[in-house]
Amino acid sequence: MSRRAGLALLALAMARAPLAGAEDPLEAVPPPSALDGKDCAVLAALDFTEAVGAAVKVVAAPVAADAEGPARCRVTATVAPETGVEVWLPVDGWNGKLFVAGCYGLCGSIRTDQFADAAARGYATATTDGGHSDARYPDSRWALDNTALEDDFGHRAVHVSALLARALVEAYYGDAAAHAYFRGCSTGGRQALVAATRYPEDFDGIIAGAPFHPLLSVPHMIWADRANTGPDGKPLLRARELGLLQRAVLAACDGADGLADGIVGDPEGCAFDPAALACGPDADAESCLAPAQVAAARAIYQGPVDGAGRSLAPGAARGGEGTWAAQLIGRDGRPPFFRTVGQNWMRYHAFEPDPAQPGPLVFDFDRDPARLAPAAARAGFTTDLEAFAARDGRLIAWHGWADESLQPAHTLQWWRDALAANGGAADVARFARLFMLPGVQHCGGGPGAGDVDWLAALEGWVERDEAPDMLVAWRTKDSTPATTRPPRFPPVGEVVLKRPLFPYPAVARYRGEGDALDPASWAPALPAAPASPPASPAPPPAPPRTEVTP
Ligand SMILES: [Ca+2]
Repeated sequence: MSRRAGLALLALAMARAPLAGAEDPLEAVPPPSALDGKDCAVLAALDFTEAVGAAVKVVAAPVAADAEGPARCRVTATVAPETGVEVWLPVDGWNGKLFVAGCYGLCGSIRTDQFADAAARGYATATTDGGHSDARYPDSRWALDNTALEDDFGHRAVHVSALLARALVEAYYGDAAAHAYFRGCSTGGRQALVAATRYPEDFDGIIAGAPFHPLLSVPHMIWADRANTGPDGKPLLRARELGLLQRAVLAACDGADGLADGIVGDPEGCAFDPAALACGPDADAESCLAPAQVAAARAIYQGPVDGAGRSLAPGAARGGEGTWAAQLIGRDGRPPFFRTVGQNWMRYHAFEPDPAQPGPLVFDFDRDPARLAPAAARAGFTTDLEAFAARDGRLIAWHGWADESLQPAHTLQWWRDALAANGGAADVARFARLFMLPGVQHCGGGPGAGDVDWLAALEGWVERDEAPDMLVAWRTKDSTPATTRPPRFPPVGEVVLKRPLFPYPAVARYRGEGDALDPASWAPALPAAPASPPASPAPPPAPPRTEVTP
């Protein structure tokens, strides 16, 4: 903090000093909670350049309690060149901590709806627009030949917003945040891993949901789109075939977790081959796959390979095929999502310099993967968690097994690499854990239970050393993906599913009796046959705290 800001704070602190006696002439000075407007306005006069390491423009104004949140000092700020930040400082009932929310997709807007559950718990809350204010999606024209904005989107926006939010908290309350937490999903999940590996001092605890992987996610999208495009340019696997695949996968693998409930508990142990649906002489044409359709499905499960057959990224998990339509076929007359997102990424993000020609781009799986590294480094994270562990940070990563947009296997690949790079599973389990959510789509939704109180789990781990050996996931009638609205806790609406989660690689197995909605009816088990074994064996998970002896 600058000297000027420090002096302003000193003046503020003196005005707030406790009053000794009834005769004190300052008795009329109201307590801090009643000063809201004045307290808040002071923030705009402070200089945060030193705290953030860049020029900062701050606007601060009190906002009365409303449907969005509590009475607050609302700060909107711009960190040069143009990173937007919004911070809410609750007037009353601050819990002494800071919560920062990540953004989604290509960012470009401030999503204060992501504050809801944290603000209700008394957190000071903050988020960023990811470094630019163009929210057209998926269209990154803001990034054309603009590596400064790509750096902001890639890694800097979350860092500077964390620094600014910490400084604002200190200025407003006169105390530093006792703990700072980050939660993000999708691009926010990527930002979470960027924070853990590149800015390990920024947060005490980090929740990384369904992260985007700069070197893996888009190559898979392009590969899957190409695999599913026939010679006539039309999709090979349509809604009918995706439904066939989904039903066949469930028939083959749903029951392996002990309960046939429409959810594959252990997709890595599911070896379903689409050839099982191949049309034969006796097959009903409505319920079988033509050879080109079998090949397309196999390619999507396999993931991209180069011309020599070397894997470039693992492919799609089995069990969520029925939700792939928007990604592979397109909806409402729009082209497949994988194609539009893949084209945009290649046009504006994947290469340096950006390709000169606009319009459709052709990705070469032999030549182009090696060209991705420089640009991916801007948006990328590493597997180095040493500094984060050394500062006693805690990381909870998660991914839905039925994620239709970003592949769970990519997060598993990162996780295995991170275990190998950080001393193995037993060492890493002391500060980082991964949870895989059966039947859960991208950042939530789907047939599985995707509402998890990640923030409460992180608080327990950071503040009370309660490592998350088991978590409970809900699905309610009103559950929506976190991209739409973060869940509220306790869950709002009728709970239709409730399942325990155990740290990967353990899976939840139904005990065979008891209420399937009761987590105690499920036990942790090691997966039967992982498709590719972890780099080092993980310790067996602790039994669930709610375990009952039959
Ligand atoms: Ca099942």
